[in-house]
Amino acid sequence: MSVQFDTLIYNVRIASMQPNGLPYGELSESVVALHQGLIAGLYHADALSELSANTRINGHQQWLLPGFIDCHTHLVFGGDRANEFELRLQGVSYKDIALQGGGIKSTVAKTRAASEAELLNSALKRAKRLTEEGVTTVEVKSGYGLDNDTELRMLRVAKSLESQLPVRISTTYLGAHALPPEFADNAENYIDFVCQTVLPNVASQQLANAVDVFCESIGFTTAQTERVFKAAQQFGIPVKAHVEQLTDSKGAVLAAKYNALSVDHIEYLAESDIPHLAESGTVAVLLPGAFYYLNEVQKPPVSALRQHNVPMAVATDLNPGSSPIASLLTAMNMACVLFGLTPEESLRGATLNAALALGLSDRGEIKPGKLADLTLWDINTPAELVYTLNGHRPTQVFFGGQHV
Ligand code: DI6
Ligand code: FE
Repeated sequence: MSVQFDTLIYNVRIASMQPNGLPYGELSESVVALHQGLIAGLYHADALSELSANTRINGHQQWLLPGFIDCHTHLVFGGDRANEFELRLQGVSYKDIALQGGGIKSTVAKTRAASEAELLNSALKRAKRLTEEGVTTVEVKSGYGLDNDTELRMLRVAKSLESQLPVRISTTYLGAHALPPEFADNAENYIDFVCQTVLPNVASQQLANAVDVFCESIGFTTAQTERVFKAAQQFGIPVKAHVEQLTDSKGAVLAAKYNALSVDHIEYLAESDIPHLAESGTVAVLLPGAFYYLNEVQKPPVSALRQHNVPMAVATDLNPGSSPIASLLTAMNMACVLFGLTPEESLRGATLNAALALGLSDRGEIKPGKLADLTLWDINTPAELVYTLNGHRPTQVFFGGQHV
């Protein structure tokens, strides 16, 4: 074995997140070889003297984890909604604020008014907070433009974060997020516009890796959701959906029928619908930040999801209304405290299962052949990252094999 690796990270404890039956997928190997942006090999300490590399990094017995993946965010938007936070504290509900023209609609007005540079500038600050915690992949949704130009602008801004930060962006077109004022009381025509005008542009400019719908009593019906899914299918773009956040609208069953990558929120998901998700390999994305901010009481059916082996992911849902949380570690802690996940499930939910929720098989675990997006942590056990809210930061981050 006379390969000259780019980098060797040695003397580390590896939480690979591989489903190898051990907590955190811990490995007995303690050396990771990186080459040309990928994980090239895993070795035991006694092999170290035979390995050659341009750079050798002593991990000093710290824990090495895959870079985190935030698989559900709305981090490109104009303005903020601090005023609505105050209203909600006075007892006005999220739903009533939305029905009175606030909520998503107020962010739409601010986002439409913002230039591409302004949107990038504010999104960059939020994305930076995520990356500081060891997040190396972020999913970003459109959905605060709702017209053709602003939706495309949001998706371009999201993608351009990649040139500013060590992060990989997965974009999602969420045209069916809310009804814009120009289509007031005409949801069917708006869905026509989404499917026939915007989506073809999104597809031809390759601006989205997935298509999402807010399927909800205050969003779009299952019939409207299905129209969007069918259109996405015609363009060969995978789908996902916000479902069962406030009511059981049977969005999850529909999403499963279209082999959705994920169903997100799912507090009101009926246990009897879970086998459909297991069948379609759809990931259940838990968003405890929105549950927390909206003071919800109905919890997602975590033990039933576990029983049916539906993979669970955890994400921030970072948005100006229901989840202004630019911290994946905080969302992971909330998933344990509020929803009863184990720290290991929470960590899997922000690595391997988050990758699944994005349809990405090249990351999320420490394994030869995967992207060399890795984080090193000065902790005693991986659980510590989730159990304490101590503002943990990785001591080192490797992005595509490069130390950043
Ligand atoms: N569900 C959410 O949690 C976000 N969008 C959605 O459909 C909230 C968006 C917002 O309040 O601005
Ligand atoms: Fe969301």
